[in-house]
Amino acid sequence: MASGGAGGGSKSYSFKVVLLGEGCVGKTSLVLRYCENKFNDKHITTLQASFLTKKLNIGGKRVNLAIWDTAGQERFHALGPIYYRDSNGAILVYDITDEDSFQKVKNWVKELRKMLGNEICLCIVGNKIDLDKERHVAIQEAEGYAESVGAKHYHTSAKLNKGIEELFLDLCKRMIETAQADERAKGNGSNQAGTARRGVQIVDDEPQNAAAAGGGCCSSG
Ligand SMILES: Nc1nc2c(ncn2[C@@H]2O[C@H](COP(=O)(O)OP(=O)(O)OP(=O)(O)O)[C@@H](O)[C@H]2O)c(=O)[nH]1
Ligand SMILES: [Mg+2]
Repeated sequence: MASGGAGGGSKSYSFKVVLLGEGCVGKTSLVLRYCENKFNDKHITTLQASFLTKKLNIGGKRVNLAIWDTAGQERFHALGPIYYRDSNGAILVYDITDEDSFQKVKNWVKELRKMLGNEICLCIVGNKIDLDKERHVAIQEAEGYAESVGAKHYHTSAKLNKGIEELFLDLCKRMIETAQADERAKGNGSNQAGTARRGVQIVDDEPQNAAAAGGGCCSSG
């Protein structure tokens, strides 16, 4: 396709997404399932963080996702800002069988809102719904909490590959909406470098290397 104008249809968006949450809740499993359709029954603790990419096409708009899967162990907590800084979206994961892990999500919400305000799309994810018999976090409580902090709530099973595509697709749509709103807010939109509050990278046509791009984010869900 020829390069579309700034108001044209052929754009590609680069978004950075970070996964946060207690150890063992299934962050790595969600990312591996989403990017490589793999699942491992064993828990291999993530050290510091790991990085995967995914390309999507949403209604003709190309999206390059840079996904940062962080370490849940408490000793890595202080590294959080390195990964959530400049993120367009954050996926805060808890294990539905583990109440403490839900508490930890609340702590992340507080930290992210304090550090980034509303400029990040928040997703709260109850993972391991295949273990519903052992559920220790009430659905209503979790959904109510998410709503109260302007986040969206999702249920997933990395094991059974449930809810994951929907989660990422929905998040991408929200991030696109936010980027577009930023563009409009910036006025004519003829300057692709200056589109977003915090520099969402919107590139006409040819995608560049999928380097992480910083950017502003959500005001709505
Ligand atoms: N039953 C079930 N087990 C899951 C699911 N997702 C992950 N697990 C298991 O939970 C354990 C932890 O998964 P990980 O993805 O390594 O967890 P993590 O959040 O990345 O952990 P850290 O890297 O230590 O922060 C592994 O044994 C997975 O197989 C799920 O949806 N259902
Ligand atoms: Mg991990």
